[in-house]
Amino acid sequence: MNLHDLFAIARHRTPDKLALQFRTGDKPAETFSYAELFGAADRLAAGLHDWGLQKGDHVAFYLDNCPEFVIAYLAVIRLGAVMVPINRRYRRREIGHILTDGTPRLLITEAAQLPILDDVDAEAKASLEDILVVEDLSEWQTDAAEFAPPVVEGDDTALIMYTSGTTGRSKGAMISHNNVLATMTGLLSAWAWEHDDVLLLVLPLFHTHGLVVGLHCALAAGATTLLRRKFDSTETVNELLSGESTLFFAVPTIYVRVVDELRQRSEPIDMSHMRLFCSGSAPLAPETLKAFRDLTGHTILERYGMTETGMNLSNHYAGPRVPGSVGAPLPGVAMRIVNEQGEDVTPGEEGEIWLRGSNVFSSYWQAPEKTLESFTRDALGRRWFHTGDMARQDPESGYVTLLGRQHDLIISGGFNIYPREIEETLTTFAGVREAAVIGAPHPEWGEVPVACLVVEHEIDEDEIIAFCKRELAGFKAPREFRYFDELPRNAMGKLQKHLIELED
Ligand code: MLC
Ligand code: AMP
Repeated sequence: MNLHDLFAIARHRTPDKLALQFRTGDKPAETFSYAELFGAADRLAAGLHDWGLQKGDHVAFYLDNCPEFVIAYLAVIRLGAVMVPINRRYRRREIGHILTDGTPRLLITEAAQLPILDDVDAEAKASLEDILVVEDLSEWQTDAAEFAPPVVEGDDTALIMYTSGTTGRSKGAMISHNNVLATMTGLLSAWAWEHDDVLLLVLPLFHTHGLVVGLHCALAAGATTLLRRKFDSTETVNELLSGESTLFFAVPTIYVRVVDELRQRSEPIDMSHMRLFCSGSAPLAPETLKAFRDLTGHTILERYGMTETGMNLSNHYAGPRVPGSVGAPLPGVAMRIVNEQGEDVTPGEEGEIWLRGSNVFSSYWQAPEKTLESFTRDALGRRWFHTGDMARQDPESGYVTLLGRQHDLIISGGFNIYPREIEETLTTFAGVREAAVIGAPHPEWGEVPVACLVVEHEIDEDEIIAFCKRELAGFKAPREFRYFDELPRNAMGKLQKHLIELED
């Protein structure tokens, strides 16, 4: 079974139903029925096939949310080709790394992003044979009447998503149709998706949360997606109050902003039409959950996932929804919590989460050694994926609380920030001898990067921030700089970040 086999149910059962509505700013909404959306995808698949796109080829996407993103994605996977999404906030170096490593033949983007791509080193673009600009999408489409898509199996790769760059360079997690199907089928039942659900989707489609948890489940359920180009707190709250949607998925930063916006409203807050609010990708503060419940009457359902594994754990839809907990394993997900020796801890003790299930990816693209170190085989030969997330499981309820991460990773507003990457950038700035980047708690973003520097002479902070933003996505620029005579290191010379004191 491949993803289109599942989408075919809604496509053929309810062809005239609204699949996708897209709106940005004051522009009129664009709408696509199931027949229109999949018809457009088939015509593009036929055109891409004529262009020469083959099963297994990689196609990079550097795009904000738009209908063309969805159409192009459905076309690419229809051909058994592989989407390689790139975070739209990424800049020269980050894009260059993904293009170099991911070797796409084709890149799909918008005309407005071409100058950013022009900035990327030519060698990084060596594998690219063409760029499809979505404004010209119709020129790439051909008649699909005679088009016969290739056979695509469940084990074929659908996505390569770049993540987990604890060494400074992210690696591509190869995610198969079966992996995505496993997450979708788990969520469709666990969250009781219905075909008359309407999902308000403001999360970016270049990440698992928006793409797999949001778009895929909605298409598989035969539901409607109200896709927005980006999150805007005023517009989102207006839409949530308008009564059109039943589902809303977001990262905690978005809920913090929605709470702020709701507090400013004088009109009555009636969200009785909403069936479910979910949060994930970063820890939801219990205060946010409580404030949201006080304002709307809804208890946000928190779940835990990962690019490599899709969705893993979730609070139960029918309750209880426990603040600060990510719930229990979803259907089909097996979990262990283990100590440093890889032995199961006694329930209630802290350990690392290991997972297995059809949702778990098979390997990192062209990084066999990284794949090998990310999995352990048990006595029965079953492969367990090491998440790097530390957790404790309540012995009675089975609910899990996440306690932190083993790896050096900052999660800001649901985006991953690898300190090593910023450190490498900072030390190329004139006058910076050493740099350590650590995550500081922040009420809105969850965590923000703070740079601890050893400098040779005074540096201009505005200049170094501008430098970081030229080299890297803006959200990775340090929010604060602290200066030290030296950074704490152990006898081997290894940086001891946990010994850095940030207090004034
Ligand atoms: C934007 N900015 C951020 C940021 N996003 N800073 C820190 N952290 C972030 N996440 C900065 C920009 O660089 C810019 O600064 C300023 O904020 C305003 O930019 P913006 O574009 O207007 O921001 P905004 O649209 O408000 O974005 C905030 C946001 C966005 C929360 C809507 O970050 C977002 O969409 N986050 C969701 C990420 C997500 O989907 N994660 C799922 C990963 S999947 P300046 O100074 O440069 O102008 C995963 C698995 C799982 O983790 O379990 O789901
Ligand atoms: P990514 O690599 O972008 O897929 O991010 C996955 C990581 O996000 C996980 O390994 C967790 O550390 C974190 N994460 C996801 N959901 C939650 C959650 N509900 N609470 C805390 N952390 C989360």
